[in-house]
Amino acid sequence: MLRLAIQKSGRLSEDSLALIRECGINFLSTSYKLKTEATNFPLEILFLRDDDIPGYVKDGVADLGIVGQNVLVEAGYPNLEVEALGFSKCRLSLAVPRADAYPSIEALQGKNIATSYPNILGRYLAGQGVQATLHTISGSVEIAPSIGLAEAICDIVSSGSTLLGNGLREVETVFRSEAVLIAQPNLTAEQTDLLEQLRFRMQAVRRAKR
Ligand code: PRT
Ligand code: ZN
Repeated sequence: MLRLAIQKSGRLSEDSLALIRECGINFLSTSYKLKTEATNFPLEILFLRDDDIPGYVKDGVADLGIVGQNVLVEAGYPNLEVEALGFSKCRLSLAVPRADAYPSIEALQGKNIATSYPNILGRYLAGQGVQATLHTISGSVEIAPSIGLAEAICDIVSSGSTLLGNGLREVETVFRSEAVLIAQPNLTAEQTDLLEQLRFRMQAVRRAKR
């Protein structure tokens, strides 16, 4: 038996469930439940907040998970990744007010930057030799410059319309992300075999879509 953790409700939920179904795995209705069992594969599905998924899999409470690389890497467990899934693609980007001059990344030296991704951003800035003060906030990061909290932000972008709507301009791509399958490090031999079956089916689903 494998326990797979997926996001309960959010941007990853629908595609995660669709992928499991496309792998030929059937399960009963998922609404209002915390977990459900597949009817034709030894799989139990747990519904969690995405931020909790890396930790649960790291600790073996769940054997597998589907989560964005942004959340996985920020949590500090990049090695749990076993398969890139090709959906929920987005990027983590730095943005500044549209009217501000931005000749290069050195423009951020000594500035305040609001983000929900202090670990990924901190490493990126260190690699660029830029020292800035990071303000970690968990939501509505894009309003930080307009309320005077920070001169720049670093947040998830997909279409770019949220930045535009807040008068901000994307200036650097810090990290590219997509949904990934993750696995706990201590699977039994039987569980490893089931995981390989799942990965094989997931790869076939992706190939069929190309
Ligand atoms: O409740 P829970 O904690 O489970 O969910 P959540 O609110 O933390 O996450 P959710 O559902 O918003 O996102 C889940 C994952 O989807 C993220 O971790 C990313 O891997 C991925 N993803 C893909 C995105 C986006 N695209 C995205 N556009 N996550 C967030 N956004 C937000 C972004 O934060 C910004 O506010 O959408 C806005 C920007 O979108 P554009 O299109 O205007 O650029
Ligand atoms: Zn979350």
